[in-house]
Amino acid sequence: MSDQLKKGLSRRGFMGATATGAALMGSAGGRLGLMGGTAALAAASATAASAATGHATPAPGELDEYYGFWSSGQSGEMRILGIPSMRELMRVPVFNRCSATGWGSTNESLKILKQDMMPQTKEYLAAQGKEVHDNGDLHHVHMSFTEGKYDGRFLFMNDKANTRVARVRCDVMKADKIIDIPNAKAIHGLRPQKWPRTNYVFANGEDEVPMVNDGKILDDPSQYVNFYTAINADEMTIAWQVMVSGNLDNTDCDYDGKYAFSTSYNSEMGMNLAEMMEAEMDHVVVFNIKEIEAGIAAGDFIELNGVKVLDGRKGKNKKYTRYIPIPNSPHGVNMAPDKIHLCINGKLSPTVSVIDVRKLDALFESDVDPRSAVVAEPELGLGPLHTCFDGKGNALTTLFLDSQVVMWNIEDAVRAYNGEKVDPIRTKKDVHYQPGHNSTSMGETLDADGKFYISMNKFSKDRFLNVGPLKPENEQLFAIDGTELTLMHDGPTFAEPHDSIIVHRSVVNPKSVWDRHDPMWADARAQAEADGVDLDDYQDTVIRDGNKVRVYMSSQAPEFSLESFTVQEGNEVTVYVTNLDDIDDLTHGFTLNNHGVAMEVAPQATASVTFTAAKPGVYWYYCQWFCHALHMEMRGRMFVEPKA
Ligand code: CUK
Ligand code: CUA
Repeated sequence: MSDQLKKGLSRRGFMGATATGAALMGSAGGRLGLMGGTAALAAASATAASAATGHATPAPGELDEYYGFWSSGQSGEMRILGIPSMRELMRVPVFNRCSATGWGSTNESLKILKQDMMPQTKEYLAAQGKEVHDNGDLHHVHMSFTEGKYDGRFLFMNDKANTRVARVRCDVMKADKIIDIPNAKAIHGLRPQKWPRTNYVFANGEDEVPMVNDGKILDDPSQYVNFYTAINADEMTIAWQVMVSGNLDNTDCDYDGKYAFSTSYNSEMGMNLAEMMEAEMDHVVVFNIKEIEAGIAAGDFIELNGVKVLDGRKGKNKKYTRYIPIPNSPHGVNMAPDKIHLCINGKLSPTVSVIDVRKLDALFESDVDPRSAVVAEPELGLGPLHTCFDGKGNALTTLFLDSQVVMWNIEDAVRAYNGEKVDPIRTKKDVHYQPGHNSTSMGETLDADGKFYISMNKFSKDRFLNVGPLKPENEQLFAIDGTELTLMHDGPTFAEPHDSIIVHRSVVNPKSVWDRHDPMWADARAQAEADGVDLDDYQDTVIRDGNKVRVYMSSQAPEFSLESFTVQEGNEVTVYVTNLDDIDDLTHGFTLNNHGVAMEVAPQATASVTFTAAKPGVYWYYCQWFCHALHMEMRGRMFVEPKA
């Protein structure tokens, strides 16, 4: 099958394969069209069906058992869902800008967006007349671990578009760190270390460039390299990087704290489609964490843009990396909660390659064939992209081209690889359509409980009312009962979640009200103190400091402490709003007409924004979060006096 797929994978051949896929999709669509009535009936009885499996959808007002943390792809935010209801609970802006919360315009968020920016990034942005990026492409969200289990401290996520990694605090569900990754380009795969705890976050650079990318080398791919990055998760600084051969796609790590892994779909270092798919075998790179740390300690690195970089290219230093050949263009890599099996999804090969991580020591100790670590390679169907686990020995793999999920048994796959006559496949189920990522409840941890399965489908096609040429994605939630998958939810989602994790609610305990002394607005507190203003109390103070004006006000439903303030044309104005209300859900906002100023001020929070009062006149500000019966009345005026 892999030969067949590979054959004639010229550009035309590949387009042909895609067209076949589309035709298959078409017929599946038609079949479903005919089955519309049946599907509706099935949906109507879904509650009964799921009740039979013990997984009823929560009734209105009932709380979900799990949090879902969702990436949002090119929307740049992180989303929080309730599982199994699939209710969207919150959108947390990270790499995007947000009109509701002021992310990207408040001083507090700008500080986070700017403070760990590389000098080069500042230059790129300045050349575009900007100070911060407006966009991001967030593919992977993962929680911090302690001893192989989620610990509820942080969520980490990547920005492929602008080569960044962010951290979200789980106590308030806001980003507190966003860092640039030097040297690497297009951070894609991302995973926190599982054992003994998340000391590192591993991040993959997808696009290869010259090692020193200053324009002296351009179209000479033989001099391109790629970088694997380990981030110090507590400090959000770069611990080290490893230079690798081939590009990097997805990453994961073991439950022993010894090895991390990256797939490469372009081991060829091809610069176009035909070249990238040329080789029969690509590879997964195995990183030996202890040896890399020892290499750093021994000074075996070069320093590049302030980062310690080791050479782990193929054939360079076998202490640090090993390259295990994997059939054509592997994509997802997923470590099973049995602590033993690593599953690498073939994408252009219909196989998942299973590596026994206990066999990896031997690879680094002697010159054994790297393929000796492969203990199974079941043929599962067309286009395997990602695998997740039920914690009971089964794996669930998305089949992009087949529009299916396949559930298979890992031990049986190992036995079949050893020549026994056993079929590892337990069941296949149609999904709608073209699934990319998938996830199971607690499935990437030692607490994998095998209750729920999410299929994140890239195409919705004919499934919903037509909303124009751009269609939503479709997400489907299944209850798992043994090898039965029962559909519980089927619904659209906007651009374009790639990945998700399902976390039991006992692990996540966010606050309802901010701590008044939260570090998020430490700068505002320091400035207020210097200005003799007490942010813990009622404020209505205007400080004039040359051309700068600082306006301190508090909010208490349904009033701002200042019903007006006066500045002069051309003043640089900073407005600080402290919300003195300390009741759950009593969020105020501050929006100033025609100045592009809008922000959220949650209970007990302080938020600030700086703008220029460029034109004389009367400008109303108002509270933008509905807070009270007199919310509309919660407003005031800024007077801008003409220059004398
Ligand atoms: S990647 Cu999107 S389907 Cu960015 Cu995790 Cu595989
Ligand atoms: Cu305060 Cu609306």
